[in-house]
Amino acid sequence: MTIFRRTFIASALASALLAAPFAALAQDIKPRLIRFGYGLVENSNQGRAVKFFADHVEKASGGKMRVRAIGAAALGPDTQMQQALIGGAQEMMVGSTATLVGITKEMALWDTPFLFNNAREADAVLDGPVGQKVMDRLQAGGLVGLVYWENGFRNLTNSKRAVQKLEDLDGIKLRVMQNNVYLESFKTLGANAVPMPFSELFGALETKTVDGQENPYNTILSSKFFEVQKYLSITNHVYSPWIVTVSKKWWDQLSKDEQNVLMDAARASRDFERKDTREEAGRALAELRAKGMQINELPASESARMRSKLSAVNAGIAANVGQELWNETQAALAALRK
Ligand code: KDG
Repeated sequence: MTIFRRTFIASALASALLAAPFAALAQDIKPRLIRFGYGLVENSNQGRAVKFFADHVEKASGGKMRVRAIGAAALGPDTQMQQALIGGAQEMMVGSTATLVGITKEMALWDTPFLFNNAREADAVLDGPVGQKVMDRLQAGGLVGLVYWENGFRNLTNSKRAVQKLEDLDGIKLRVMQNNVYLESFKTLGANAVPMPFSELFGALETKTVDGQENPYNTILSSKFFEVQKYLSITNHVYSPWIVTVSKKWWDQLSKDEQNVLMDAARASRDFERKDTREEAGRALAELRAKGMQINELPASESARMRSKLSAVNAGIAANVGQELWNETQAALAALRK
């Protein structure tokens, strides 16, 4: 028997075994409905990954678990969805780790400017012991973290001027996520930092309530910020993760089989999302330039000044998340950089 036939039979057997517990129930229970909320539009890296997750869950459960993907912040901004999960009014969401610091202070670790130099380091730390430890802390707040997805390295856009040196940020009204590290970081850099939910951002840029914002290329593209932002200045000032979370109240009443289906789908969606996001990011700069954005890269000397100025927030993060976790993170990064 060829290797292909053996592999095909093995995978068909595995799918059948996974679906078996649900098949036995097929005739007598309604599908379990799961509302999965997210903030970006359907045609975005975030939206595509939620759809991938939903398809995977339906297939693996033999149709006994159905995920309703609800995008564009239709269920509210990240902070509102987080509260709905904690209260059990919504089952799942994906959003920024940065908006979770009010529930789990250790999430601030991922806000550290220039923490990761590249995606390899981010994947290794987020999917390793440190990432799991931070994720586990969510449970005390009523959430269960499943996996991290990639939002990506964040860059500056604004409607006033190209940011060629730090002084160009002076007086720029810059929207930041509702998170003290982001607020402090951009105040330190001289911007007039304005915390605001993502769901209000496009309107605020359009009406010039704020001059600029910072997000990965993927989000700048899918959220059409190029329509209301002239300048894109490449800074890669922080790697921003998303995290897929579940209501603990709801999770705890699922069967082990149901939890396994969701966990398997979450891991598969993480791998899909990172690949999709990186492929799209690779094309995004050219697409944003074609849409009329003026793109510049911060000179290395200015990037070094930015790193040095922003290192002032690191001590506060270490104190906030705990010196032991901070040291464990730095050790993990040192090992990756050997
Ligand atoms: O709901 C949108 C958020 O999940 C995410 O995009 C956060 O990067 C973010 C921002 O700028 O708010």
